[in-house]
Amino acid sequence: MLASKIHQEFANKILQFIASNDNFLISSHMNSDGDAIASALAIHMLLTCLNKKSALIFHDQKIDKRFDYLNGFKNIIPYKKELDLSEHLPKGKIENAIILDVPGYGRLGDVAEILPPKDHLIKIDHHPLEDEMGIIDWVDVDASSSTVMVHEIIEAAGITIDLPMAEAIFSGIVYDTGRFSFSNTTARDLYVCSKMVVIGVKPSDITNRIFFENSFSALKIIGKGLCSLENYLDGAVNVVYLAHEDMQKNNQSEIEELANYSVAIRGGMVGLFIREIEKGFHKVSFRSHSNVDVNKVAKAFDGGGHARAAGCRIDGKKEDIISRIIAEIQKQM
Ligand SMILES: [Mn+2]
Repeated sequence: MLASKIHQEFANKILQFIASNDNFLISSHMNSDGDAIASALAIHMLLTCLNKKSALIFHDQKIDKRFDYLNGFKNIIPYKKELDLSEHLPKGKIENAIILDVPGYGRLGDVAEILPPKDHLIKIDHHPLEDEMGIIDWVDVDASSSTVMVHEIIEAAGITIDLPMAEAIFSGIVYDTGRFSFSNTTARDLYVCSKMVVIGVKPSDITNRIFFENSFSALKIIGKGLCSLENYLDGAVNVVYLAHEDMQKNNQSEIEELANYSVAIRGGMVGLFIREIEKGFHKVSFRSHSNVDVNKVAKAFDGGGHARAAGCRIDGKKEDIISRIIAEIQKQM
């Protein structure tokens, strides 16, 4: 139900590819988020069910611990040079790859170094396409998440979804839809997640773990971020800013909710959450509650994402950065 014919065609092609190959690398984007982690783990579980070997290798040296309840989380290997994969793959050799939630090579980080040839790679993603990367590139920009796409493949495989798999599917979808509050949320997400609840997923347990278990210090910093709010263009653009001093003590993932608050203001069209991750070097998250396509704005600074949520990294002073970004936003107003 609710899966279109085109989804089924892609899902079947991907299953054929899996059936006729083995020894997979599974990876996702740098600074992996809930969808990246959950979709990769769900594919890992599917491959295991299909008696295929796979190794989960991510660029990040630290994987977001909020998702450590997911089955297979501890199998994720941080990339390093001269990886020994003999524990995961026979002869330790990557022959094929499934890459998830990645629009182009630039987002893969160091994992780009270990990709098999194009005809041994498939990509599953919901961002606007940057690079065609494989023999199959299944890109569905209408999908809320890569995880909901992986669910289609699991369905097409006809396997029974167990609780660990259901938890991964629910987690990836609930994360990328902002617990069903973002504009990308569809009937398909709610339908799939309701099935996962029937299987045994406890929605409150998962949403609490992902969204409502912050450290004391992180919550204080969220307060500080909210106090920093400034508005521009008569309130159309709102900015949350945290300086370097406030960042050091905090796990970045614990304060990312500030991005959503930056646009949770009546009359606000675009929100920016800017944090100084190194002296003079900033990470920017964009949120849009309007027709402003923040993927385009982020692209102007070599970032990217989706029309309503995107990010980039920029060098410079706070005031400079804000005025450069606002000039870019104004091009669309
Ligand atoms: Mn995603």
